[in-house]
Amino acid sequence: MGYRVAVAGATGNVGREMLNILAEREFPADEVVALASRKSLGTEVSYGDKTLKTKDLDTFDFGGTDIALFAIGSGPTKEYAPKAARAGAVVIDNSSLYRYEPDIPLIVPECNPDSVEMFKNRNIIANPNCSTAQMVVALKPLHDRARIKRVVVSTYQSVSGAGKDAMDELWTQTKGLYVPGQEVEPAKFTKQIAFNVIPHIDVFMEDGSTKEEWKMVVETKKIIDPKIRVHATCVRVPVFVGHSESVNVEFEEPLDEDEAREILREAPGLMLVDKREPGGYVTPVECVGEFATYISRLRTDPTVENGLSFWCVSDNLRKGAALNAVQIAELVGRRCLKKG
Ligand code: 2RA
Repeated sequence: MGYRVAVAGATGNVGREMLNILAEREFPADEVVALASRKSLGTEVSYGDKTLKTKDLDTFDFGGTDIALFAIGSGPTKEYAPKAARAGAVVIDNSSLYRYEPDIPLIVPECNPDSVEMFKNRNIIANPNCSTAQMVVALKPLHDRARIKRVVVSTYQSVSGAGKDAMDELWTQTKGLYVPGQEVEPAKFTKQIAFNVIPHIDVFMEDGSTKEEWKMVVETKKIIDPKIRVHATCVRVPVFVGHSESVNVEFEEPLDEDEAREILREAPGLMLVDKREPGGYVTPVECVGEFATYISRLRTDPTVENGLSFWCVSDNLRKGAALNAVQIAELVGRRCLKKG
């Protein structure tokens, strides 16, 4: 007997990927329900070779639902996640709403699977921010071997992280720069993204960092180790899908490059593609639609005692969101719900 699964936000970038990945990984579901807001009622979405018509999230009865994957943003999540949880569904939420609450587990299955048991506190599990997820998959095996002291990361985040409208904006601006008569001005107080990079994702904080950068710091500490110091600079780049990150790591203990290479080669969820030759590394366009987080350009950082740097690329809609959420569903199913 399989699970009854609901996907809330089924018409958004992440919700659609959740349905795709549930089908691709043959998640043991007896029923999958696609939920969306009333304005999207009846929209057809793909679930493998099936087509589902979205149902109204507002009136949906979660009674009998085993697992509810949420990708509806923090605002609506605040209204509907507790309702689903009270009805008995295990909510796996992709928004940032619950990530930082001490009694809610924030899970990347390759990093902290044992923490999933904490879902019993409120029947809610939080999915990390996309830029955090791909980074911690690489950091965790290295931390287990040589204890990470400090991480400095610069991200190159695709526009799909900001949703479908942001993807349309990149397309429209790019077209407008090439097709006479289709020029468009960026919206007020935003910057052109076509052929440009923008060092600003989410709101600015008191200390001059952005909330996206703050998320990477706090979430890395919660998922791996609160003692790790993280400094992030998050940048939006004119790429449709696929986040890239330049990661610099300082360890408490010596870890030579060759040993680190073997650790990363063997670690779950990672694919090492690293040849010191033209094309010997992964770029965002090559990660789209893939499950893996790719590691390239691994090298020693000689400017500190125990330092390494690497390049990390992953599909932000998959490992950064939908894949990680489905992997959490697989984990909680295997360990706690025992169906399927
Ligand atoms: C972004 N990580 O890339 C944020 C939210 N998905 O915009």
